[in-house]
Amino acid sequence: MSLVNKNIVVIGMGLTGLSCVRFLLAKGANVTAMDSRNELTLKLDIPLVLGELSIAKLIQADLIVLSPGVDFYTPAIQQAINAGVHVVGDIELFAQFNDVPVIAITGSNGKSTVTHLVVDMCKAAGKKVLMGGNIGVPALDLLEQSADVIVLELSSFQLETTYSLTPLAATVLNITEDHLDRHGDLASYQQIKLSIYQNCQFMVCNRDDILSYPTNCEATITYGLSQSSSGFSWDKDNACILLDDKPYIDSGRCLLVGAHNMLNIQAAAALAKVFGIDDDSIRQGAQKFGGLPHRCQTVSMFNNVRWINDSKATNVGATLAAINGLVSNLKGKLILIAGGEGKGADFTVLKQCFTQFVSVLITLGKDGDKIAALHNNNIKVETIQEAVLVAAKHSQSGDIVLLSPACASLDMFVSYQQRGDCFSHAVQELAG
Ligand code: UMA
Ligand code: ADP
Repeated sequence: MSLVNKNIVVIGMGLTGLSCVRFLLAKGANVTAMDSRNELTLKLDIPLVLGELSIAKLIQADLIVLSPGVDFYTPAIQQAINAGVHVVGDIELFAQFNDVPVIAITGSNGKSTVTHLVVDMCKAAGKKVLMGGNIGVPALDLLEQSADVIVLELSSFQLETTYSLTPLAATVLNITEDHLDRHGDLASYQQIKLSIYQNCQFMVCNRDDILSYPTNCEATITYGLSQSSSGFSWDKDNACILLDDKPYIDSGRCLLVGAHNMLNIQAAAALAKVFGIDDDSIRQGAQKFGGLPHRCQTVSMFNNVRWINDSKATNVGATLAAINGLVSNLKGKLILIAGGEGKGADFTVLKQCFTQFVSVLITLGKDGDKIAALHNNNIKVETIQEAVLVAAKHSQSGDIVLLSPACASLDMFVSYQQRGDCFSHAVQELAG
């Protein structure tokens, strides 16, 4: 694909858009930038349209490159598509110019964890490995570097505008409701996620999650918590991850804990294995990885209460996984802090789990009231600091206080990291 002298509009001047501009200019394209903000602090040496999208310019373009945060169904973009203009995302551009083997990872939850695990397994085997995509490093920036393998975390927003990625190995970790405000319904979201298996050589599939399982093709290797004579599984009683029903990784020696992380390790091991990583390196990577911040991270043991920051739980599936993973070791009560921007999710799937395991439910944020309605013992608060004070008042030795919001943070914070940090600081301040 030659981009020389092509008139290309890039929409969204965030991390992705800026990487696209750099890439396209280097390829000799004529680039116009658009952003719905009215002001940009950064200086660009290309034509820039701010505020409302210019339909006239979109219709005249040879190609439109969309940032993942820009809705594909924005009327002006649909008008350009109807006028015959091709619309792609940065991963599609990456796919057209990349010749390094790709391991691609998507799913509603666990993507970043599995991406890091695969990277560590490849590194343990001495491979030169690059990591990017939704994890925060735009994929196009990786094309400038040499590598044996590229591990990509891909969101539904990125997959929606990707057509010709040919991963060596790919997985959809799981599917639970997320981003329905963008994708409309679960079926559309599911179809976008499953598109990662198109043109993929080795399909690594979760046999226990029917929504994430491909319907029209055979899995190369499966993983799951269910017993299976082939593929990866987990023998919980003997703390062992099995391959083809034989001991493979001593999960008792892994730093990650919880059933959902045993699935994450299996998925990563399967992806690394089909890429050709040796078993010892896979074990090493699995056992040394201590987890990422803001994912079920204990931030304090103040008052002999375990305070856990799971701010990255931005959908119901992640919160369910956190609670189910924690209750097996719970000696006292579970106090949950939840709420935020629900992204159109149906929260009622949380009700049974809340009734069974949560003693006090503290809610906040835009959709806090919807979550509060699921539990009789609910307390509504305005801020994270207030939530921490209320949690401290209701907790005693042996309890767990869990921040696992089941919602995005953007109604109150700039990011899930800021929400998690705010929680940790409030707990530390209380602890003196
Ligand atoms: N913008 C518009 N019009 C719009 C929406 C946004 O012009 O309708 C502009 C904004 O004014 C801003 C820019 O677009 O200038 C932001 O672009 P973006 O929202 O696509 O964000 P990027 O900075 O490019 O970051 C994106 C991903 N963000 C989203 O998908 C929302 C990052 O994932 C990713 O790390 C990065 O590309 C590199 O690949 C973040 C994320 O929240 C972590 N992802 C979602 C998630 O994990 O749930 C999918
Ligand atoms: P993602 O990149 O998909 O958002 P992360 O690894 O960052 O995934 O984890 C996000 C949230 O999901 C955290 O709250 C984490 O505890 C939870 N989580 C991680 N792995 C899984 C899994 N396999 N199933 C369900 N929840 C998970």
